[in-house]
Formats: sequence, C-alpha cells, structure tokens
Amino acid sequence: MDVDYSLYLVTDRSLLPGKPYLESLEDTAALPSVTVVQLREKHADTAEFLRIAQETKALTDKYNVPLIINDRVDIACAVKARGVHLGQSDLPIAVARTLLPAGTIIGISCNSVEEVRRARDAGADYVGLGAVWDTQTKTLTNPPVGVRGLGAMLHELDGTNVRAVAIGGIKSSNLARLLRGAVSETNHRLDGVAVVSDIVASLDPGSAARRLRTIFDASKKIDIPTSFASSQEEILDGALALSDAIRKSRPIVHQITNVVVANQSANMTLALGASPIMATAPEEMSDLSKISGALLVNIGTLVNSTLDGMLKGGFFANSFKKPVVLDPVGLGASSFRKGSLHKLLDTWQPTVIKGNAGELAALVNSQEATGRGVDSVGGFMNPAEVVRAMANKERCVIVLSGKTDYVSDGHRVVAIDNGHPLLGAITGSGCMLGSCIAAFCAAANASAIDEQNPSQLTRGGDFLAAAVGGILTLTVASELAAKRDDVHGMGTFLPALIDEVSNLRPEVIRQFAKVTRLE
Ligand code: TZP
Ligand code: MG
Repeated sequence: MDVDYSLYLVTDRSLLPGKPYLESLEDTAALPSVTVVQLREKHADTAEFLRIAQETKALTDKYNVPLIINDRVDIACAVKARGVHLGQSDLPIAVARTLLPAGTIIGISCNSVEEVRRARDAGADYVGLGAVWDTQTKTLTNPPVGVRGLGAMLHELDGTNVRAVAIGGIKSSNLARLLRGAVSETNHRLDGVAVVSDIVASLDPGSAARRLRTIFDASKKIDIPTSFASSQEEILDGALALSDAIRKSRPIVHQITNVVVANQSANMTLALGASPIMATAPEEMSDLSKISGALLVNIGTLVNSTLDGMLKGGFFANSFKKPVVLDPVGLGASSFRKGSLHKLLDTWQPTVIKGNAGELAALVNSQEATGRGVDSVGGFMNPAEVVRAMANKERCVIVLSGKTDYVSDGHRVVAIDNGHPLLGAITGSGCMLGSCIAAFCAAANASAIDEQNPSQLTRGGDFLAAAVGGILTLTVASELAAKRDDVHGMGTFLPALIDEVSNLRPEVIRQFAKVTRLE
C-alpha cells in the first residue's frame, strides 16, 4: 500500500502549548487531514522513546495513519512502524534496510541536489527536502534552500518512484506559495509537506491541520480532463451553455471589490442573471463562502481592513470549493499592492487571475508592459505564450485583457477579438469583466459538482470556458450598446451596456463572437 505523504506531521513534545501529547496527537490523527505521522524525539532516552513510540503506534493504528520513527531503526523495528526517517549522519540506507523488515519505508533528509541524488541511488522511498525556510523548531546546520532550491532537487527524482516532501517553516500562511513555487523545469512537484510547529504548537491542532489540508487540496494543479471542450466551437458552446446556466440557477456572486465600481459591478451581476453580494467584513467570510457560488477579489481601492477580508474570503472559498477570481487592479502602481497581492497568493489559490498587460507584467516582474495607475501601457510581444506560461506557473486560468483578450488554462489558449473602444473610455469595465467571469465560474463549478458525487464537491468545472463566456458577454454587449441611437458617449454608454447585457441571449453572442483557439 502506497503511503500518502501529502500532510506529514512531525511531532515535537517540547512545542506543545500545555496540551497533553497524546491528546494533541489524537486531535489531528482522528481527522482525514494528516496522512502520515513521524515520531521525532530528540531528548528521550531509549526506554522513554520506546514507551512514547508504543503509545503513538496504538493511536496512529486506531486511525489508520502510518507511523514513521525518526532516527532509531531499533525503535522502528520494536513497534513495527511503517517506516523510519534518517538524517545524513544516521545509519546508511543500505544498512538500515538489512535491519528493517522488508517493505519498511525509509526516508532521508536532504539539503542539496547532491544529497537527493545519493538518496535516490541508495534506494530511499522518500526524501525530506529542506529546510525550506528558517525555523524555530530546529537549529539548522545548513542555510534554508528556499522554494526555488526545491525545484532543482525535485528534478533529480524525475522518472523515479522516490517521493518528496518539503519541511521547514511551512505554515498555512506560506503553503500556497510553496506548492506553486516548488516545481522543477520538468514540472515535477512535491508529494507532500512536513509540518511541526504550525500544528503541534497550536492550541487547536485539529483546525491547524485542517487549514493546511484545505490549502494543499486547493493548490492541486487544475486538471484539464480530456473531456473538456477543445476546439474553438466546443469552447464557445461550453461558454454559451454557462450563460444559460447562470440565468437558470441565479448563483450568488460574492464580491470584495473597490469602492469606485461596486455599484456598477453589482448591477452588471444582476444583468447577467446572477445575484451579487458585496461584502468585505472578515467576520462574515465563512458564512458567505457557504452560500455563494463564486468569489471575486478586486484590489482596486485596497486598504488594510479589506485585505484581512480578502485573505479570509479566499481561504474559505478554497475550503468550500468555490472558485475565486482575482483582479490585481493597478498592481504595479505601489509596493503596498504588490506586497498585499503576494500575501493573498501565499494563502489561497485563485481559480482565475484576470488583468491587463501592465498588471500581469507586474505579477511576473516583466518589463514588457507597465502600468500607469490602473491603466496599462504597452503589451507583450507574445501574449499567447505569456498567458500559457503564467497559467502553468500560477496553476489557474489566466485572462489577459486588452484590445484582443487572451485566455489560457496552461494547455488551451484562446483569443477573443470582440469589444468596442467605449469600454476602455469608462471606468470599471475591467472590474465588471471580473464580475462577469466570476458569475460564469459559479455556473461552471455548479455544473461540475452536479455531475459528480455531490458529497465530494470536487472543484473541476471548465473555468477556461467560463472566462471566455464572461469576456464574450461584456464585449459583445459593448458592441451592441455602442451602436444604439441613444448612446452619445461614455455617459450614456454605461447604462446601455447594462441593458444590453441583461437582454443578451446566447444566440446573439454566437452570432458576433470572434473566438480563436490558438495552437
Ligand atoms: N528538519 C528540517 S527543518 C525541521 C526539521 C525537522 C523542523 C521544521 O519544523 P517547523 O516547525 O515545521 O518549521
Ligand atoms: Mg536524525
């Protein structure tokens, strides 16, 4: 039986916040969140280590969690542990193998590419890579490897069955960043994360473990089932079906947006047939995640008090498997926006990131485009490749808005050539586009859930088709609004745009849509 390394708890009795050891362990082992437990005793003598190991084994057996013993091959044998975890200066893997029963897992800590290579060649079952970041839990003998350092180490494991977990300073506030960033050039990713203090030192270790579990699950690469629409006609069909689905199911679209556009974004959401709730208080994020179909986070007029709501909102949306659309408005304008955006991306996984060239360039630190306040100046030489690469890196759908809009999920890339210049003349078209995409994502998510076992609530709608649907709705409506006799400029354009969206039918979108699937 293969071990699931995804959330690997390492014990440390010295960090317990006054809670008895077994009670704290039971709080987490009883949950499906933690998948492996490693007993790590740095100060116990042999008799005490054995006693703790026996008690721990009884508890992990009760909940069917594999137990791994740190350092001590003899204790691992004595309690019939599932595995042993060795350090670089412990028994060599080959020697440990001869002492342990066949099938016992052997893992080893590695701090460099060379150590990973040796562990792989020596037949390790898994490697513990780190420390990723500095930690209070252990005095480090080598500098932290950082998220980027993990990529090169993972690369050594290509084509092998050796599993990899990262360790060191991992917390719910940096887990999403770790999982996104720890990737080799061949797309080799971590099998799991090992955590000590974020769980063990918590007064509520069960909740701490659940929080990590939620982030881990949400950060899995968006899978692109082969059944998803692939040709441009199929993608358009998918997008238009979602347009109908919004009007039928009237999903609630929770929006934490800016004060400039809140009213027009709420009206735009109603025009689509969905139901907006504009709410920013951190205290209500959990309740709202349960009832809403999707969340939009727009940093247009960000202040610290809304940042807290955004952090919680995205976290709960991930936890209740609701899609999150992130609009990094004016990202390049200030270091406050950039710092805040990185906090958001460190704690939760967006489903779609939508921005203009200046905003997306700021996100990837590219100089190809810049921002002027919230507007974009310049563009990418190869926008299709930019969105594809970003989608793979950020593990979500990327929308690059502009005269031509580009959308990618890392696999498919679509260009859309609809829209009228008046859209660029009014404030908030980009923000309304975010609301449209969020409503379409809500419909895509709901349809994916319905088809599957509803108790699993697996997130997996076609969010690329959703983004295409949101873009087409706004841009085709803008072309229709601009043609009207009663539209004389930007002032009359906005209400006409909302009218046209509310009257827009899928057949009309199909008639005007200029969608191209790029190779
Ligand atoms: N090995 C490398 S870092 C570390 C170990 C055992 C401790 C990690 O602890 P924490 O509290 O998760 O940072
Ligand atoms: Mg050791």
